[in-house]
Amino acid sequence: MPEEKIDHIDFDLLNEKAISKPIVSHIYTADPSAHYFNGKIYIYPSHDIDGGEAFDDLGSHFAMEDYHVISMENIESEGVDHGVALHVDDVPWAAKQMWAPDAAHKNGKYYLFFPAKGHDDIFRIGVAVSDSPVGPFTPRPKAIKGSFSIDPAVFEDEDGSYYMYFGGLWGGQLQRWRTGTYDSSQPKSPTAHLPKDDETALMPKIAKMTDDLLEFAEEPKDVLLIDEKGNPLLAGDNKRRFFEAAWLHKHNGKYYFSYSTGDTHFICYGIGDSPYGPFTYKGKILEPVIGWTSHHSICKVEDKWYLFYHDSSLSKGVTHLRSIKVIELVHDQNGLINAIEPYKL
Ligand code: FUB
Repeated sequence: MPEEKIDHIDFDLLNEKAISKPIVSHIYTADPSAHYFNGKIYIYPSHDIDGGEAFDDLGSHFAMEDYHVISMENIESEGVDHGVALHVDDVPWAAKQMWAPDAAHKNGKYYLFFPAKGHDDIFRIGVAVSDSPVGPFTPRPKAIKGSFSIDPAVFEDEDGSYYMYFGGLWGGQLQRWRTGTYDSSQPKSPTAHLPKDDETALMPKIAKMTDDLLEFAEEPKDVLLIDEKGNPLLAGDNKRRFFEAAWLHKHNGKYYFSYSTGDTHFICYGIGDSPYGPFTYKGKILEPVIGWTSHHSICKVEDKWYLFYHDSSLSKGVTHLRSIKVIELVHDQNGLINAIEPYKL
């Protein structure tokens, strides 16, 4: 994830033209996973800091140490920061890089799912539990067995099943797990182990969760993303293939899998008939934002859908100092999503 040349951008103008403002501006936040629990909006974001790490394509400059939960009474109201909900120092298996989390609610308990690098420099996914949606969360002593890579998103289906989607390329290490074990060769390369451009792209992963939401109930499987002809998206199709930031929502009985294309900076989606896919590519949800990364969630609040996303406009383009935002998301009469331009330029 390289630093960008952004000298030419007028950030005051851009902030004026942005379609929405940061939900909080006293801290930097990113990767907003939003949920509507008990009539209130809760957002589980990354908490961006400048940890002093050099920029690289492995994302070492994303050196986050803790999570804060942000709540909103309604979609127009101010975001309220509930303080530190979980710190890396309290997670026995984790060493650094508390990246994009998500949360779920079941039987009066709240579950925070989060990726972090272990002491062996390998990303895994952990879970922490609380009686309150805003924490503090108590982490499990070990990461979820069989977990790897980053960006967990946990979807509750209407039959009460919960599924975790996850995975991320480059610094997210998904490409190192192609044989089922971690390939530690060429440790500094973000792109070694990727498929060739004319090969099938690496797909995100899905695993059904156990009833207590603490472990995988099955081996993670590929989530197949296909084009309009039914062919898997190719690795070289980087304007459409999966990179990171998996999310799942269900609308009118259809499953919508959305994700970031990473190095082409789009949020895209596909539609399917099962939580496992396949998902047929349908288009873009969000055009590129200021900053290298794009990461979102889609949440229904009363009768409207909203896109929670982030950009780096508040920090004037510092790619690892981002701010969470929200805008209404519209499904048209055919169930397709109207793409959003984040700035009215
Ligand atoms: O916030 C760190 C990483 O940046 C996330 O895990 C990715 O999805 C990207 O937003």
